[in-house]
Amino acid sequence: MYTLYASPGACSRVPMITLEEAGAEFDVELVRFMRAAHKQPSYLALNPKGKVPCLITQDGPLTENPAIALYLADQFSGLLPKAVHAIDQAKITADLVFCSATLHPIVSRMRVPMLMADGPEAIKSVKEKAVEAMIPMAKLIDDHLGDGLWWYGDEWSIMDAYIFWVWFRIVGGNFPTKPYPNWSAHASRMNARPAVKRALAREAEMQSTLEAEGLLPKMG
Ligand SMILES: N[C@@H](CCC(=O)N[C@@H](CS)C(=O)NCC(=O)O)C(=O)O
Repeated sequence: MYTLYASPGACSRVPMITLEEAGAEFDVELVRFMRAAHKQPSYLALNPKGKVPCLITQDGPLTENPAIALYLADQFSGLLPKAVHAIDQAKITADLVFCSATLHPIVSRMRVPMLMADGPEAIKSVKEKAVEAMIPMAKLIDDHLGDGLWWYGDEWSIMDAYIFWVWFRIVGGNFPTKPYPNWSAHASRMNARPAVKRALAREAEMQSTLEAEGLLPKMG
């Protein structure tokens, strides 16, 4: 039994989809960003970085998307390719870190530039630079997917959940997505998966709670 601390639309969507795909038993704890719940001592005791996701496991709390992904892939089969050689495992880790350390910071600058700069001109410039930085990354992802099904070919993996979340954030940020038909088709395939539908339904419930409480989500 796991507990995932999450917020709708945030990168906690990656483990949310992963847990659904794994068929894991889990609860979700809604983290109310607008009440700064993630900066309160009770949450910081679980994740001192004050961010989602945080996954409570039988081995204790775990943070950072790549680490959560690797841990869950160890606990359940079918979430990441099985690596025989160290170099193959290192490449899988590199893929996950590409999402968290390269793509995610660009997404944050695109979607919440006001957290990175002061004043309308500086904020506009941060967003423009982020869009510029995303263009070669989007091409890389689109080329990598090609006309294949998933990031690793025929087998679905957590990498698909990760790039799906990035796609959702850039589409919502008005990033021009037309030049990336493979990534767009990938997102449609993701939306059709029952586990993804269940994860998105959980998020919709959280979103309704926030709306009822008059709290709009804020994400990085
Ligand atoms: N490096 C972390 C990043 C986590 C992160 O930035 N989460 C965002 C949501 S997408 C968050 O909690 N933002 C709230 C804040 O920074 O105040 C990971 O990959 O898990």
